[in-house]
Amino acid sequence: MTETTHPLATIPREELLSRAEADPLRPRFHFVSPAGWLNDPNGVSQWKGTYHLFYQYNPEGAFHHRIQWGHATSKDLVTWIDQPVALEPSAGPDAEGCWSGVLVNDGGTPTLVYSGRFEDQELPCVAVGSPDLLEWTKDPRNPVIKAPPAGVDITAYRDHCVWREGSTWRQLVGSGIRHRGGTAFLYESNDLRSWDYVGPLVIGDASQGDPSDTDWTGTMWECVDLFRAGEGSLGSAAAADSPDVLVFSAWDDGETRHPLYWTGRYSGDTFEPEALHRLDYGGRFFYAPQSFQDDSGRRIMFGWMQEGRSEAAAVESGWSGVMSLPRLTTVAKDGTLEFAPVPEIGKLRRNHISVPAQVLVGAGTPATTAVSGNQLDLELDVQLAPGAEIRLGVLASADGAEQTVIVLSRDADGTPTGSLRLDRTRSSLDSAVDVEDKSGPLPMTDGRVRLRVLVDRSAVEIFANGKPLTARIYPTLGGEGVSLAATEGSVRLLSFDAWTMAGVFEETRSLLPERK
Ligand code: DQQ
Repeated sequence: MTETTHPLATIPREELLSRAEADPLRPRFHFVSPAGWLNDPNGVSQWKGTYHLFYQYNPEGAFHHRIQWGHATSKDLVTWIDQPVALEPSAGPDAEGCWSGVLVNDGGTPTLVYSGRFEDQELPCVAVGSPDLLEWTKDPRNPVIKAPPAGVDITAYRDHCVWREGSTWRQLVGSGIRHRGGTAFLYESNDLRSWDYVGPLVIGDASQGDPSDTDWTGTMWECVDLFRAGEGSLGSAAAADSPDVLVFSAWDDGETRHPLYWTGRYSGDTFEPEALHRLDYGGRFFYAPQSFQDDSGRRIMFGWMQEGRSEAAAVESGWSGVMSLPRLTTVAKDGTLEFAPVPEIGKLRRNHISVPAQVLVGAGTPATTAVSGNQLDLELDVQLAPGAEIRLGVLASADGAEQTVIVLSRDADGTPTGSLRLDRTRSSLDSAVDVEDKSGPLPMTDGRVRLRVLVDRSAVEIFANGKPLTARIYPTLGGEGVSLAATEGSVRLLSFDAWTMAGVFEETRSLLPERK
């Protein structure tokens, strides 16, 4: 048995894979690590046609410790090939972990910029890759930035967004200024090794709003991601419908709160925010998102779907953390972002069922769906009358004791908004799991809602008129029922298509994969 010292490393390594594989709650068409722990997406990119997904990984067990960079590649964003671990802690500035970062193309050389952790603090480090991106060499000059900006009292300092503007590299490092709010420090460099500090790009105000609010900006910004949404690139002239977007994950004193984004304009050395938005109504269940532009110009985002069960339960199961499906990120007419799973995911659809169009009336007879399963893709088009509410139940047990419910409602006054809510109060008989209500405003014109729901055992991703709500659920009874009913007013069901989804990992995986 491998010698381990961490107190949570209670499951022998050779048992982790079989435990993870045997867990009925483990997703089958989302990317998950071979076993052990997974958190943030890192270095998401397309390189010479191949998609690369790196991720925060601990193969020692399902807990966050001595983090490495796991790596998987894909030709289609749907099926993934495990590749060897890309970065592993070693004596020096990343001895305690290789934390989050990005991949950039340095004149043809794949280069990672990541946070090396040592003596409980993180500093920027660089590693260069072989042409196939499978072998990585750390730069002897690491850490390439020796300390956070002098004279600023910071709450934390880590994670990177790096881009090229003309002949210069620019970098953001996520941070927070004590007693003020989250921030992203801006740096400049000609060679990715020697960096000049420019200043804070923008500073949040943690005294604004209630810290319990779902859009509180926190005391530190993790995983900052700045990009031009729509046409153009950062720093170039911009059309009004192509906002610059600063995504960050609001953090506070060790607590991963939720992803948010500012729309606004990046110009010179600052970002002028216009409006703050919630990125995903599931909050912490879509955390630390990172995006990239693929070869066809699409902006694609991944996020970490963290666990909603206890650490002890995860450790026992042998695995923790799910990567979201890749999300196509576009600009809606109102200037906010909208999201949809990339169309490639449709390749996994099997056994199409179409539920007949019909009118559902509050407290009337529920629709008979004949749809069931725990790996599902559901696509609905509904029209809600003012004041109407419709409930889509999934993963329902035959006895009705467990069920997860997606609720769409339209305001009674007929305004162009309603709400999207995920009711998890009856998702699980296990009283220890997170069942907090998740909800957010749902823009709609004339009550029309296009709803997409992807259920993958314990992972649920919901998109309603482009607004995402991501969460984890832990049913104990193995229920697979799907139901649809109007609970208030009248709802016209225009279409309802359902598919079961094929799994993406058929072969036995290895904790420490070999090169393929
Ligand atoms: N996870 C990484 C950090 C980052 C955090 C450590 C966000 O770099 O700030 O695993 O989930």
